[in-house]
Amino acid sequence: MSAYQTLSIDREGPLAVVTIRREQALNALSSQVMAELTAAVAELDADAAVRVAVVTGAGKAFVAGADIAEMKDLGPAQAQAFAEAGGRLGDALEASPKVWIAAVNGFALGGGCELAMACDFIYASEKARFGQPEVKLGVIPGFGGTQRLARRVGVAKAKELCVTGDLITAADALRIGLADAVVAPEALLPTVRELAGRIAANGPLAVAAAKRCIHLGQSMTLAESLALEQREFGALFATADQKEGMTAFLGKRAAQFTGS
Ligand code: CO8
Repeated sequence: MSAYQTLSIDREGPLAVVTIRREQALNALSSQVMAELTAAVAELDADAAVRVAVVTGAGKAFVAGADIAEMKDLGPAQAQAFAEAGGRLGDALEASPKVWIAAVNGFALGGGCELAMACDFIYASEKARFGQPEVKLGVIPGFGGTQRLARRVGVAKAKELCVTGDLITAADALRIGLADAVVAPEALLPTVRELAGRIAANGPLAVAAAKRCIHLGQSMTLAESLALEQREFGALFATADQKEGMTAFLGKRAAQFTGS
């Protein structure tokens, strides 16, 4: 039996699909959902068979935000603690050696948009709607929205979304660089599976190192981040996968990576 009450995890070879299942509240992020998602990241991080993980939502929403009913009566310290729990989940996704894809099937609002932005890729259905409507509730994004959005789409667009609270279509999200791809609803999971397959064919340690360099490099000077890349490049030459990858290329055969 699943250890999770608010989500399910389905394994399909190297792909794990994490589905948030609180359909009656449009998959709103309660503290239980946040805790279970954080536990799911740790579980999948520890599973060598999993190379790529997808987060999606059951029903018509991806995630319609943090749970407004749960937040309504919080005091400042409790609200900060709630936001910090979101911070831990975002950190876990970015630090994960796996590649995380948000498959945004519907509303990705507030904490839902923020959850998607903490993933490595955002693939959206044509039905998806994105937004940071927190100001309409008298608050601001607290799960990275003001920061990851500005890094993704630029300061001016992030300000526009965060101060108007406007919802935008998937097509507009693609145009401003918030979504990485937009496909028909029925094509969303097949497209994500195809992407996952291409990633899973590569060396796992190399994929993790590339993600780590790009992520950590964002908060370094260029000189520091280039030095990090050089160290990580060198370190991969201690792995069996590097020998296998290069031997396979020269032998004109497909590489069989083992993640070692
Ligand atoms: N929290 C709690 N319940 C919700 C939420 C939510 N975010 N969103 C929807 N629901 C509930 C509704 O209350 C409703 O419940 P009920 O059936 O019991 O009345 C049910 O889900 C269905 O919703 P609607 O009837 O409203 O469905 P519609 O199709 O008419 O509308 C919308 C869909 C437009 C998505 C609408 O539900 C909506 O505007 N939802 C709220 C969106 C929002 O403001 N999100 C931001 C929340 S604040 C936030 O995310 C802050 C994040 C920072 C902290 C994070 C730390 C983890």
